[in-house]
Amino acid sequence: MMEAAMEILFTQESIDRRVRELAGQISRDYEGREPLIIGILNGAFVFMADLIRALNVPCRVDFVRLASYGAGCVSSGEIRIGKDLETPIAGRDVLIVEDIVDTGLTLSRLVDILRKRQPASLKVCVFLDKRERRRVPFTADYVGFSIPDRFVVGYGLDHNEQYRFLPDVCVLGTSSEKEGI
Ligand code: PRP
Ligand code: 7HP
Repeated sequence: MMEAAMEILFTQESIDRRVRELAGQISRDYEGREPLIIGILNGAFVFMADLIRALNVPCRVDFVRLASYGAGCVSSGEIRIGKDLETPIAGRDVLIVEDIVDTGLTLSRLVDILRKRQPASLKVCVFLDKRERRRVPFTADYVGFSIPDRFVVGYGLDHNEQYRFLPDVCVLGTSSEKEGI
């Protein structure tokens, strides 16, 4: 029987420190403005909740949920909007907040879709960046931490909808992997 083994990658203290740094940088960049912060459900909700409460500028919030085209377990890599925004974004300063950028497919597609709605500005803030895994070029404007190609959970990130509630970010492995079996 293989059990999940967890190794802490970022503690809640280091996450808190980094989120406050990011919020400081974003507050300076958006001084005198009121950005619309768009969270991508589900994973971004924990990071976004902490980030907006550390900002020194007013903001509004909205959420999108994305879905992949393709039947069964094989994704075509084509991404569409499942739940759309409730706020018109034309002429607004928009900041997309996401938990992780991996292949880059999700964010590059969402940015393409939202640009067509003609926001005044459009930037992206990701909590984690797994650069080695890119399949399409994508660079976020704000990055919490760059991480190696390991599967991580906690702080909103899941594996089969589990572990989102963990306050630390942990690398998920199996006990057999850890023991070298
Ligand atoms: C995860 C994550 C990003 C996406 C990143 O979402 O939250 O949205 O994968 O991957 P990419 O860069 O390879 O596109 P997931 O579909 O697991 O949904 P979730 O947010 O509900 O966990
Ligand atoms: C998506 C995702 N979700 C949770 N943990 C990771 O390491 C992930 N990469 N891409």
